[in-house]
Amino acid sequence: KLFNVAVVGITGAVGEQIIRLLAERNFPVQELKLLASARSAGKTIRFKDRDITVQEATPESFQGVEIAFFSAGGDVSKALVPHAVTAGAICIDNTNAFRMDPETPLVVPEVNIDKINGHQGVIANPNCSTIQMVAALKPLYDRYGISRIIVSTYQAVSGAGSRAIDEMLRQSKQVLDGNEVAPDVLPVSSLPVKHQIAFNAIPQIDKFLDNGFTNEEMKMIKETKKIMDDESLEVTATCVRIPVVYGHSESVYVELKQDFDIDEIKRLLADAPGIVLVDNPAEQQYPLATEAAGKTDTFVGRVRRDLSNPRALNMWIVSDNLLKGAAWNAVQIGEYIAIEQ
Ligand code: 11C
Repeated sequence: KLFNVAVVGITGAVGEQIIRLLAERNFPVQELKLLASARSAGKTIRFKDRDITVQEATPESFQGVEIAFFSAGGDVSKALVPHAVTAGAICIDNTNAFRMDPETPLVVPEVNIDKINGHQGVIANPNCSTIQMVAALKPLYDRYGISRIIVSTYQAVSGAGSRAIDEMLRQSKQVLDGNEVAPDVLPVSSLPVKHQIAFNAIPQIDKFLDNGFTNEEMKMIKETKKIMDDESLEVTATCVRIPVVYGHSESVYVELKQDFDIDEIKRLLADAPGIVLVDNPAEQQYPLATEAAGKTDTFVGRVRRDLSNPRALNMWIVSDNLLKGAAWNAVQIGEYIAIEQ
């Protein structure tokens, strides 16, 4: 069966990757509607052998659409997803708009693809830093149980969009040339205070909440519990932006509920779907953002038993934030929907 598919937000970094993956994966597309803000309407975009004219996304855009990918920000999703659902489309939403809605499944296929059966028209794609962590932890959770996760992230600027990439590259050159930098995007474009990202590490991704955590940190905490379907899981996170273009890296401390064998842990990771174990300290082999960029897998290494707690281990998890962290996870969900119809 072929499907009428819409992609909303095609000028963004994630939207571009969704279109590329739909073509590359030979997604069963009958008609593809490319939707964006009025500013981009009229442009043409190549999809396989067709040139498709971009249309403005409006509440009326979804007549006849069966599968819709949303990646144009939370406000656009809140405004348009309900119209798409009413028109009969199954929406795969990449934004934060519906993730914590109890009716909406929050899906990472390697972890909880069974949840798509209960959808009410919307399936949410988790935050990028959450997706790669739960994909890597799932095999350990199933085998040993997990009681606590402490994660620190090293996140690429592409997570904050194309303007943040441009800013990081521009600032790097300005610093090397000995010129002043005038930060104007990071850490959060809508807030007045900005910080230099070139040659720096900024311990703020998204806005702060009253509890002292940022929104990004709270997403990691809440989404992990929802995806693992385990409210008793203790999770804490510190999210940091670093001057890398593609690929989020994470240092993760995990307490298991049972004694474990470290070689079995490595075997479980090596055999897990979507996970590649790169862990050979003798040869200085471990996951690197530069090597994960452009790939759909999640890379895991530096796997070692903790010295302070024999039931805990430490690991390093890296994945392309625009692919497994966003576009690929969404297209994977789309493929499962297509198979089920
Ligand atoms: C970042 N994780 O790296 C964010 C981007 O909720 O989908 C993704 C935001 C989201 O800045």
